[in-house]
Amino acid sequence: MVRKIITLLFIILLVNIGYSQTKKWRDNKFSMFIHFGLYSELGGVWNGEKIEKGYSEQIQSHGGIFSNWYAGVADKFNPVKWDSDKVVDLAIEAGMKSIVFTSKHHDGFCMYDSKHTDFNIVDATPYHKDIMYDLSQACHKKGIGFGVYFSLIDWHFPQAYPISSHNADFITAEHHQYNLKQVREIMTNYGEISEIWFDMGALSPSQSKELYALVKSLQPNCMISGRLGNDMGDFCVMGDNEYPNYKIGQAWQTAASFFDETWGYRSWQKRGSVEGKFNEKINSLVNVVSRGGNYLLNIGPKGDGSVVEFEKNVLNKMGEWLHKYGEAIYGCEANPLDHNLDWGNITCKGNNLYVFINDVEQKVLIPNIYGHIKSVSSLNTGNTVDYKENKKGIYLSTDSKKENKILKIEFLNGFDIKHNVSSKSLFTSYNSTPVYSYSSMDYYTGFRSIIAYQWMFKTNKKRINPYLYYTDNEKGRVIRFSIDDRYKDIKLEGGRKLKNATYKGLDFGKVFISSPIVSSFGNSKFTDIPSVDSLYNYCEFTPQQDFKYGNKYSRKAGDREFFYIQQKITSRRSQNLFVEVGGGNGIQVILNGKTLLMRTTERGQEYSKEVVELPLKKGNNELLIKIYNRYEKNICYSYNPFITNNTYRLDAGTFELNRNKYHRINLKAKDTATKNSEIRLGNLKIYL
Ligand code: H79
Repeated sequence: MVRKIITLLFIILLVNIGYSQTKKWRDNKFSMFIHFGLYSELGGVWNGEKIEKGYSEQIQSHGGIFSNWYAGVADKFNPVKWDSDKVVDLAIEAGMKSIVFTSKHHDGFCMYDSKHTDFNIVDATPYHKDIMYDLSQACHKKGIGFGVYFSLIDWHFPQAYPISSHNADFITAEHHQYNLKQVREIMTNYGEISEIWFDMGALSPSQSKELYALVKSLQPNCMISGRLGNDMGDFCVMGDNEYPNYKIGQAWQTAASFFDETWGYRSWQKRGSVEGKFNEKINSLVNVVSRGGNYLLNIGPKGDGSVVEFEKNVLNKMGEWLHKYGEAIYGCEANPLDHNLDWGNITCKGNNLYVFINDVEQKVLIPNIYGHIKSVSSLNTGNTVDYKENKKGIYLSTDSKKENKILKIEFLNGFDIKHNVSSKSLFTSYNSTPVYSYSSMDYYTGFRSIIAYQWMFKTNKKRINPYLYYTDNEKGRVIRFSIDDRYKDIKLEGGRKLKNATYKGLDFGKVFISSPIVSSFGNSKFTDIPSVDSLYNYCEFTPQQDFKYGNKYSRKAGDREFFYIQQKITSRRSQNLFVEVGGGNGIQVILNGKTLLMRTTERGQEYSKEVVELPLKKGNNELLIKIYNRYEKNICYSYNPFITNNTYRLDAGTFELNRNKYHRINLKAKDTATKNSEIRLGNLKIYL
């Protein structure tokens, strides 16, 4: 018994450490990325020629440079102008809370004293010093976080996969061991590491797991990037220079370079005005923070170790801005609304809302937020600003004055959100407000996942007794079902089996299959598809003469290749139809332009099935199914609209309600592989 209690306390402690570390990391908001390595010496030029293809830190690959020639660059790499203290001061003045430094990029060159290769700055260059150690000391001394970037692919290690066009290579057993050894020395010799930014490669789940465990065993507080793969990081990372246009309910980050074209120094980069770049990067920071994320902005020092003047100037301006407006960034949470605003962005903290207005000539309405306002003022001047409150929300009067671009709304007692309040008693995924995350198995297999459904309803009742409707597809799943701040964990089993619906007046068109496309799974061009017409530029659709419903087909597929199955379904009335979809490493089901399901699987899972309920409207409906392959040799698929999928009604028991009139339902899954995995509960319904 005592041992049980001790174990329990230990688990609680661990969970709390994880939680507070995540919170601490999230509060950083703004950090510095540094891409510095042998490539900095080349500055995007090889043999006097500009290498315009690809990023300059990958010049070895895009410039087609032989590995012995590239390694020769080390002979002249002597960054004597590097000054760790000055770099740290620059970060601090810019308002950045930590630094992430390239310990090793894809070229395999170590910017630290690695004992496992002599291809490192101490042994292979005239500089002879451990520059990373120097920087780590400066960070620790000045009290900002020190983090490392670590490339999971390595173009110098003989037992690794050779250079590919995509950098999402498998990691051989020998290479994995080498990575483990290097990560161990980095985690051991440089004091506290705030985060490790793994990048690229396509690891097996067990490789990701092993690296994760190693880091945590040596540095329990170190945050791990989602680029570790298999959705196993502590925070999600968008694609390079990618900004989501949705809010994310988990810790996440956009890493950005000054120019999308490169991270490493590029001597011939056209830079434009400091003012223009400053505006762009501040807008990006506000965008990211208002969606709940952190912004990691990169500098690419020159080969001699000096920081590019342009980058320094922009960072200084950002620092000035943050000095003035930091209140609206640091410690703030995302826009509390579940939708974007076309006039700008919001962040919030305690009793305050911070409002960023793009164009002060516009009318500004903050919809669906209600509370007792104490004051509205300009963060720039401190002067008060007029406002009006009514049924729709809060109207702000900026008087078209530039100094009113950033406003603070202070409430007396917090604020309420009333949005999408349902007057119906049946709650479905279609009338829900989804909570999003970013799920990623590897760089190219990331997508906006749904991790919870929420609904708001209004009642004067003190308690209610909801029913859940689940189907064979969800049988055995475990959910966390909450109303207000009370929750129950419920296993979807038992209950009363309902009579199956009979479908009437359905007419199925021919099944079409598209030619393959190679792209990332989450690329919005191929995920937000209003209709099949928008795909005609990218692929051809061929009618399938004798497509067999429910048959498991198999075809050869290349890496990151996908295709669509398409069908028109005409319905004489609006009715719901269950269809079964089988697919490879990624499936997306879209009906009439709305995504009903998106999900990925681990490597090695060639085929798995899922039943999706289609809410058909009266008249013509268009069904599109995307089948995506990660790295299998074959891709399997099936489609069947003629199945039986029984529905069960389950009593969820009694819920006491808060005294408030408005209530929030939250539905999460307790049994998904990771905290970012798609919930896969789109067929579940709640009846109040
Ligand atoms: O370190 C930086 C990059 O070198 C590294 N990640 C950031 C932080 C990275 N390595 N590979 N990738 C990112 C995959 C990137 C693929 C693409 Fe592209 C970027 C495809 C299109 C843009 C690189 C540039 C390949 C073609 C152009």
